[in-house]
Amino acid sequence: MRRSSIIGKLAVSLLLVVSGCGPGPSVSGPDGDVYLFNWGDYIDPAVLTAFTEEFGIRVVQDSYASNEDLLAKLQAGGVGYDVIVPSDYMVEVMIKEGLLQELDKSHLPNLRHIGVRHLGLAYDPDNRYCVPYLWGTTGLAYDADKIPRPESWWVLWDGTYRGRISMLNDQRETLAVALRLLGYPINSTDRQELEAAKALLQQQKALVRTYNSENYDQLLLQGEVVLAHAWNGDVAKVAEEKASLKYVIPKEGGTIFHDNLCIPRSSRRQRTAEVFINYLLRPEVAARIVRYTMQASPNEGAHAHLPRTILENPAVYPPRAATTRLDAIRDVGEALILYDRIWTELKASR
Ligand code: SPD
Repeated sequence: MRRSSIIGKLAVSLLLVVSGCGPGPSVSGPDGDVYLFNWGDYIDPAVLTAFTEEFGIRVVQDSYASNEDLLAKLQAGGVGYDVIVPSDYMVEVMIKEGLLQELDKSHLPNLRHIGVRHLGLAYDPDNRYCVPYLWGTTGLAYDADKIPRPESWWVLWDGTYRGRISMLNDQRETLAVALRLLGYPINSTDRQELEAAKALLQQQKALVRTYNSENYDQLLLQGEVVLAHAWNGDVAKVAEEKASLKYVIPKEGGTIFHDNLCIPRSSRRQRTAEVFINYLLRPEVAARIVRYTMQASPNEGAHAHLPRTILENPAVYPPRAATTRLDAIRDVGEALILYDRIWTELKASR
């Protein structure tokens, strides 16, 4: 075994001892792997390797494409995951459903690096269950070599771009676009408003090449689509390869999201998961994750490790002025069934 692994294991053991949490029924000790269930391509693999080298703990990663897929997996008894990365509103849902473990903050000293404006948010007011991982916005990606800068979400209904548009394969994000354009709240629970949003998206459907959250960035890069409903980091990342790819938050506004590190109640390795989460909260590690994902970090300590080209890139860190036009997606409670039905009907319609 490498010397750094041995030192890492000793460090974890010491942490467990000094924190008064030796092996118990829900603690497997430092030897188990950590199972990370994450959005696709949402962490620098080099970070995982470095963690393993330092602590001697392997990180096994699996991915999902939407919050709803993650929820379904956990509800179906998907046990074995130790760290998951739900977005804001899904944290609310999971807390209510009893799917998350409370964090022991005495094991997360690096939480001090998170900026206060990213703590105590409405979905988890005391950060009892989760710590913010990355944050960002949902807006429009476009290829400036092919089309003029779009000002409004209505461009996604412009027949000129038939077959060259992609929409996120994400029920809350996509319904939010239509609700917003109709002047309704993006967290509406009103059946008529949601039916109207579905009808608007059905009108658009003939123009949409694909509902895609996983590799629409590659479609932009290859020129297969010229307009995409997009997450900012995905666009900032491919723009490094193709400078004509741009990101804009339309005049009607966009969504702001926080993705979070949480431990499912079903995890048997809570202490090891906390060691991993605390590692991800190290400023230099958080900065490495930003450089890889091009998604903004709530970790203010990370900023000292990031170049100005990233900190001042509006596609990565939205300017304060733009944040006034952003709304967060919230748990809609019982109306979730309505959203599920409407989304299924939209996807099935011709
Ligand atoms: N590849 C980018 C993944 C970003 C995930 N954030 C999703 C936010 C959903 N509201």
